[in-house]
Formats: sequence, structure tokens, C-alpha cells
Amino acid sequence: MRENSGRVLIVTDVQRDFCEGGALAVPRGEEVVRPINRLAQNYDLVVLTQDWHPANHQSFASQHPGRQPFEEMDFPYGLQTLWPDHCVQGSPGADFHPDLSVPHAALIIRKGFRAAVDSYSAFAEADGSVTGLGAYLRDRDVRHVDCVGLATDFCVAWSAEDAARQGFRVRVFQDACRAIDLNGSLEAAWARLSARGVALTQVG
Ligand code: VGL
Ligand code: ZN
Repeated sequence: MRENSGRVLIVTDVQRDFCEGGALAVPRGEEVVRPINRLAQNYDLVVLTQDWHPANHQSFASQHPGRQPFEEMDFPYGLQTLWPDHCVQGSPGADFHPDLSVPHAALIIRKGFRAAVDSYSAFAEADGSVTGLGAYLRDRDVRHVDCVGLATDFCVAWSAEDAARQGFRVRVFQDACRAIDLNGSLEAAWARLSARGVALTQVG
């Protein structure tokens, strides 16, 4: 089995579409790149996630006539926020930010590749289907999960929460994340995370 420090860094969705000029730009999203490049050097196990939607993904408001981005809509698995088209498979916006430099990353988890199901978390899709990441980490004796990336209040928070639910010790590096902050989503995310015992910390 591969030697590691019992710790993984999960780098969430540092993609062009979530950065300045992108289709679903997170305010100051590109600012996470530099701290993440530096932080990742301290980890021998790094997992990247990549939002990766087919062009007809049902989380896109464009797929629902009369609906606008950022509205909520009832889906079979619960309430789904509708988004502008973003991170379309194979498009430039789905690429990692060109300055992201984590060449030693072991695994890339692609999320949201089924048209009918969104997936914020690296551990499970919105309908509960697991990605296998939990088992992958347990197989490698990982106990500590550290989270960075975009967006704090959606994909980062959902992964951190799922990790905590699965019994990992979880930290979120606040200054290596940026939020969308939609209708109080950031405050709600922090509340859910602290209720789960997720620690908030800083790269510094
Ligand atoms: C994300 C909204 C839609 C994220 C992904 O990475 O936080 N947010 N798809
Ligand atoms: Zn998405």
C-alpha cells in the first residue's frame, strides 16, 4: 500500500468557468490558485475534482424554458439550484485554471456527468450514488480530509460535510476557498459544517 501521512487534500473545481471571466465566475475565485499550489506541496495525497457536465445537463437553467439561473427547481432528488451553462465536457471553461499546478495529484473525480443528476460533493451525487472516493481514502488509511477550492458554499461544503459524515476528520482552509454566496448560502454552509465538527482554518 502507498505510504501517505493519513491525510488527503481535496482540491475542488479550480476551473476556468468558476474564475474571472468564466460562465459561473465565483467572486475572486482565481485568488485560490496561488495558496492551493503552495499548500498542495505539503501533501503526498492530493485529489482534484472537476465539474464535468454534458451540454444538456439538467442543472442548467437553459434546459428549462421560462426558468432563470439561480432559481430553485424541484428535482426527483430534492431542490436543485439552476445554474448558467458551465463546465461543459471538453469545453475550455471546464479546464483547470491554467495556473493551477498540482502535478502530483493522484486522482481526478469528475462530477455531474449524468445529465439528470447534479453532483456537488466528491463523495456522492445528488441522488446519493457514491463516487467511490470514501472507499479509496479508507483503503489508503486516510483519516484526515483537508478541503480547498470553489465554491466554498456549494462543492467545497458538500464534500466537507460528506467527509465528516463518513467519519473523516475534516478541515476547510477558508483563505483557499471563495464563495458564490447565494441567498445566505455561505452562512448556512458554515453552520452545517460546524454542526458536523468540521474545523475552519487558514493557509496563512
Ligand atoms: C459548483 C454550482 C454548480 C461548485 C458546481 O463547484 O461549487 N457550483 N456546479
Ligand atoms: Zn456544476
